Amino acid sequence: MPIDFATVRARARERARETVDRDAIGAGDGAGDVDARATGDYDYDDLDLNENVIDDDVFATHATTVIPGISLCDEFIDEDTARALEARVMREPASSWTMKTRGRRVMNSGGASPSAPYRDEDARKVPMYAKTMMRYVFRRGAAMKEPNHVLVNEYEANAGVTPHSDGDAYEEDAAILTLRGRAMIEFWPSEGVSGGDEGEGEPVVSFVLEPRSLLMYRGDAYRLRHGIRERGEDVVTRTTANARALGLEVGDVIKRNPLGRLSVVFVRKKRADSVED
Ligand SMILES: O=C(O)CCC(=O)C(=O)O
Repeated sequence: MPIDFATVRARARERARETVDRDAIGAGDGAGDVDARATGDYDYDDLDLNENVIDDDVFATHATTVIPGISLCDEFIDEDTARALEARVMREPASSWTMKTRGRRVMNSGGASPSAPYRDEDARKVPMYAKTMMRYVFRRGAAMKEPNHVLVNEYEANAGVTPHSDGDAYEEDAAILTLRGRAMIEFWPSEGVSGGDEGEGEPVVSFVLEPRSLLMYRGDAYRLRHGIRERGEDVVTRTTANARALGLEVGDVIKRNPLGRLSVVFVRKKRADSVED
């Protein structure tokens, strides 16, 4: 039977914080937030970037011991910011997106192809909201250097992304912010180590990515392949590192949001002279 995720999450948090207000929990799934997203009048520029506020090391705070180099922050941004970001992303013209393939489309904020090396002029093409977010990610310690490129992924409910590693065009440091919908991301050994089985078989680690969460992977973990299965629900396994924190058990089934999923990937592209062949 599919999980009633709002209830499960509420239970987990109740255990963690006895004073929690149950009624306040369960928002953020994105399902039911359509009107708010469309009409949200949040001033996106309010995102707090004051020098004295940004004194964080979000990677270290949430680093997993399961696989060094991976860290998951459950609530990286607040609900207003998530709604505003989603609304802003969805205002980009249709021409900014790639053609939808197998239920997934991608937008490169900055215009240049994801595999092209970074050039100074790319900065001028990056919209202000993306620049603000890149700075925020860096200032909160979620990236070792300030990202300079953003990829937005939009998935239909049962779409995914085939196992891959992000390659040599970027520094070995990436962060994925989920804005709408939840899905399980799995990590497998990089090609050559696993024999390239395209992600079949048990992953080394997996995470349920919830709205507003930020997944960071860097160093050796950056070289792992990661992917999201093409299906309408995910099943918790013994490799799901954040299952316990979410009050989930092995075998629990998590239904995907019928409105699909929206994620923003922050990376730092290398310059032409530093890209390896
Ligand atoms: O949407 C996600 O969470 C994963 C995206 C991804 O793996 C990619 O864009 O390379």
